[in-house]
Amino acid sequence: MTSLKSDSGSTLKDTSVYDVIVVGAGFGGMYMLHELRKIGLNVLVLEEATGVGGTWYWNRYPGARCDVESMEYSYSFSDELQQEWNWSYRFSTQPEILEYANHVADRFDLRKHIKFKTRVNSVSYESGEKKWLLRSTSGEEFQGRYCVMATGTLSSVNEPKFSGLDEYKGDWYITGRWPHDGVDFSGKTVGIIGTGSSAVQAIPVIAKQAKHLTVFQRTANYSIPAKNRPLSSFEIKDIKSRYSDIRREAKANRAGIASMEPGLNSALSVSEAERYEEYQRRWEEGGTGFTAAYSDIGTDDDANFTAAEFVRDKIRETVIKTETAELLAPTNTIGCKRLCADTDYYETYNRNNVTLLDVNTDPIKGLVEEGVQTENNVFKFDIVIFAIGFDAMTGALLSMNITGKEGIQLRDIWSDGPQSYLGLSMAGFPNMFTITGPGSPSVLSNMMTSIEQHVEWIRDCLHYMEMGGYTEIEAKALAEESWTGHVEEIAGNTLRYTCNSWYVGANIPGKKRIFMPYAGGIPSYREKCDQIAASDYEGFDIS
Ligand code: FAD
Ligand code: N01
Repeated sequence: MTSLKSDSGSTLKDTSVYDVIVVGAGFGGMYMLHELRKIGLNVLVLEEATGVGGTWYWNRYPGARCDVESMEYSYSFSDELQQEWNWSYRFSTQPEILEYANHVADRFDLRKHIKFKTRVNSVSYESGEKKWLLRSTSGEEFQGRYCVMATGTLSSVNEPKFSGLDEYKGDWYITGRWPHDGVDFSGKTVGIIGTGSSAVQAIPVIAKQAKHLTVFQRTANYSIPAKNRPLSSFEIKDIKSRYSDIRREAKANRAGIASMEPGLNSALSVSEAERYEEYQRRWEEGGTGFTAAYSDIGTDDDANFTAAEFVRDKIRETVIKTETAELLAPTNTIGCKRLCADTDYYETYNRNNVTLLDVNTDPIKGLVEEGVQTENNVFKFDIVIFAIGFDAMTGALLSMNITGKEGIQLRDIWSDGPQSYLGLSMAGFPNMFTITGPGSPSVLSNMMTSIEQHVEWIRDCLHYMEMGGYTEIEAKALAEESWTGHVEEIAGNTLRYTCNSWYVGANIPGKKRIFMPYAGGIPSYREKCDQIAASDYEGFDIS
C-alpha cells in the first residue's frame, strides 16, 4: 500500500490510482479482494472497523450466531479452505464466525491490502479522468478506476432516536455495535427494546444472567427453534465428502441453501393431519426452513395461515401465562418479516425475572435519568439495550455521499427508493458496483451464496473490461428502470409486502416504502446475470 502523503497540509492523499477500491472488509469485500488480485488488479480495501468480518465484527451481543447452517454459511470458493476449517456447531457462534473471517484473511494474505480504521464518507466520480475519488472521515483521499461497494446490507445501525438518551444515567448499548469486552449483566436490571432476530437471540442469554429483564415489544415475531447442537466429527466428515454436491445444490436453491428442502405442494392440497405432521417434522428439525414446507406459504393467505397458526399454537403451548403468550403470538403473516431461529426464546418468558411489555398499549415516551419512560410508567434500568435493527440495504450506501456523473447524488436518485440494475450497478455511476445491493436476492438468501455470485460476476466483468481495453461501464437507465420494475412486480406477488418490515424500509421513519431485495430466487437471478455477461453486458454502456 502506498503511504499517504500530506497534501497542502490538511489532506492526506494516497497518490496511487488503484485499479479498484473496495469499501468494506466483511465476507463480501474480502472475497472481492481475493478474486481481483487473482486477475492481477491492484486493489485497496477501505474498512471502518479495526478488523475484518463486517457483521461478525460488529454484532457481538450475547447469543449472536448465524441461522444458516455453518457448513453452508461459509465460503465455497476454496476446497482447501472448506476442508481444513471445522465448525463447532450446526449454527456457530459470532466469535467462531469472526475467527473464521480472520483465518480467511490470514490464509489468503489479505490484510496487507486492507486499510482499517478508515470510514469513507465521500465518494465522487471524476468523469474526465474516469476515476473515483474517495475521502475518509479523517480527510484522507484515495483514487481508483473502479469502486466496489461491499458495505453490507445490515451494517448501518438504526441509531436510537429516543428523547432523553443523554439524561439516562445507566449504560446503554446497540446490538449492532456491541462492546468488544462484553457486558456483565449479573445483578443488573435490564431493558431491551425490540424483538427482531437480534433480540430473539440475546434475550434468553441475558435473562439467565440479569437480575431482571424487561422486553419492550412493538411487533411480535415468529421464531422457530434452531435446535442448535454441536456438530459431530462424523457429520463434518460426511458433509466434507459431499461438499461439491452440496454447494452445487445451494446454487440451484431459491434461497441458496442446499439443506432448505423446499416443499413442492400447496399447503391447501393436503389433509390437515398431513400438514400438521409436516409442520411438526420441520419444527423438530429446527431452523428457518420451516416456511419452505409448502410452495404457497409465501404467496397465499390461507396457506400462510396454516403455518402461522401452527407456530401460534406452539407459543401458546410453551408460554405459561396466557396474557404473555397472546402478546407473543404474531398476528401478521409468517415469513413477511424475517423469520427468526431461537434457542429457548419463548421458554424464557416463563422465567420469573422476565417481563414482556407491549409498547402499543403503553408507548415509550423516551429515556429519563432512571430508565425508560412510557406513557403510564417509569421503568428503572441499570442497562438499556437497543435491538432496533438497521437502515437496511440502502443505509450504508447513502451514508457515503456518493456523487456520480455530472454531479448527480445517489441520495437524490434514490429519494423514491433504490434503483439498480441487478443490484449490481446504478445508471449515472459508472465503474461502480455494489455487492448484494438492492434489487438482488441478497438478504432473502444465504448471503454467502449471493456474495460469491456477485463477486465472481464483478470479477469477470472487470476482466472483460481489461481484456477489451475498455475504460468505462455504466448501467443504462432503461435497463435499470426495467429491472427495478421487475423486482417490484415479483415482490408484489408475495405476501412479504403485507407488513411493516425492514425489507420495505418501514422500520426507518420517512424511508420510502419499496420492496428492496429481489424475491425471484437465486437460480433465475443467476441465470439472468450470466445471460447478461454472455451477451457482452447487455443493458450496460461500455466505452
Ligand atoms: P458486512 O458484513 O456488513 O460488511 C460490510 C463492511 O463494510 C463492514 O465491515 C463495515 O464496517 C464496512 N463499511 C460500511 N460502510 C463503510 C464506510 N462508509 N467506510 C468504510 N467501511 C464501511 N446472513 C446469512 O446469510 N446467514 C446468517 O445466518 C446471517 N446472520 C446474521 C446475523 C446478524 C446478527 C446480522 C446483523 C446479519 C446476518 N446475516 C446473515 C447477514 C450478514 O450481514 C451477511 O451474511 C454477511 O455477513 C454480509 O457480508 P458483507 O461483507 O456483505 O457485509
Ligand atoms: O432488527 P429488526 P434485528 N420502538 O429490524 C423494534 C439479520 N439478523 O437487528 O417490528 C420500539 O429485525 C422492531 O419493531 P417492529 C436478519 O436478517 C440475523 O433484530 O418494527 N421498537 C423490531 O422488533 C434480521 O432480520 C440474525 O415493530 C422498535 C426490532 O426493534 C436483521 O439482521 C440475528 C423501535 C428490530 O428488529 C435485523 O435484525 C440478528 C422503536 N422505536 C440479525 N424501532 C440471525 O439469527 C425498532 N423497534 C441469523
